[in-house]
Amino acid sequence: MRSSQELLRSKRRELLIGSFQTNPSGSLREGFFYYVGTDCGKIYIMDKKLTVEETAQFLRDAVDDAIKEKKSFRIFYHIRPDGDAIGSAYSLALGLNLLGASAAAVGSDPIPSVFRDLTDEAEAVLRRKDPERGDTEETVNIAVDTATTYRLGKNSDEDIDLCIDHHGTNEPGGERYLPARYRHVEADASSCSEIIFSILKAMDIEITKLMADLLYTGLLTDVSCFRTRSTTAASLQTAAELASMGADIVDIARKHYMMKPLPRIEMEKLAYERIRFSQDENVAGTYLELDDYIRNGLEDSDLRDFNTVIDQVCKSDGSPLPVRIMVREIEKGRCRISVMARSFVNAADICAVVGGGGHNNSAGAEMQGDPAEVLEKIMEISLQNIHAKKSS
Ligand SMILES: [Mn+2]
Repeated sequence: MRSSQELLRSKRRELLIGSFQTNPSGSLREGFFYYVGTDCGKIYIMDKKLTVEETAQFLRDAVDDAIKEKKSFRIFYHIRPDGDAIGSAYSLALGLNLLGASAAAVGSDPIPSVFRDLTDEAEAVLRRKDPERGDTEETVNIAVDTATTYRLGKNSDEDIDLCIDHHGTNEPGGERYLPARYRHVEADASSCSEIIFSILKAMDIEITKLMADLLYTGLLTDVSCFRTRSTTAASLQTAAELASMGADIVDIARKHYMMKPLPRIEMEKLAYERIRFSQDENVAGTYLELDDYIRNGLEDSDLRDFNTVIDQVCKSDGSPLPVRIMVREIEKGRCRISVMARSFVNAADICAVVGGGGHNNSAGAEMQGDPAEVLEKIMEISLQNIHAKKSS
């Protein structure tokens, strides 16, 4: 426990933790944490949950306040940004900008080239309307698509006023959690972009073609082209509305799920050549060697959705394969394993044998060794797991 003087000197987030430790009154309720801000000694309610309507009202009020007080919005997205992080952050920044507010999408890592045409266009719009955007001292901080403080990277010290997310674990007390003054987390939304879309609509903001393209990119990439189990009727409805607002549904799908540069094709060729099946056809796997990356001038981050190479494989009679495995050698002699499983097999159980973990359908682990040998070991563990399940 720390003294109040120490607490007052420390940053807000530490004060928040301090108030966890020192609140003896029993008034600490799940989802409502109290702390004293260093800036003005105010007591903030932490982690107040908002509905879509309340979030829209919060943002409308924040825009009015920001214009009056010369504050700007910063919308933080997570490290190693994906389509959903980028689509959510930039479409929200553009929406707030349409209401006259200064807004910037802020990340910690470079934007992958496949998204840069959209983000360059968005940056140009944001800068044209507001050349000094983001440079004000006072800011309203929003985090999107990010379930932990760690995932904010170099921005993880920022106080977050509003957190908009779709990760079910991102709740006070959850295993992965991002503290914020207000939060809007919809665990059943397929993507954060889907949530941002409903908030922008509730704010009566006109969605431009660029915003529709960004949101559609976020939605489509988070549901892997409507192929994941998180795809819902609501995602398809959102997609239909975005299409009617001008989103380039064909070009975006082709760009993310058809077009591949030659070095990637070369990597896929190698992975296809190395696919091996267990004799009973219950397990299949393949691997990439470190040399493959070096020869083709690619890094692991260039291989988005690469697991599809093995995930698409089924049995010869067309029925689903219980376990699919991808092994990638990320450093000499160190391999990252992805296990995808279905029906009665649990991928997390298989990965737990070698110190990894994850979900029922998909899990991961790291192992030392030659990738071909690592694959063999994991296939063996998977077969043992299947036989144990079958005989129990
Ligand atoms: Mn997401």
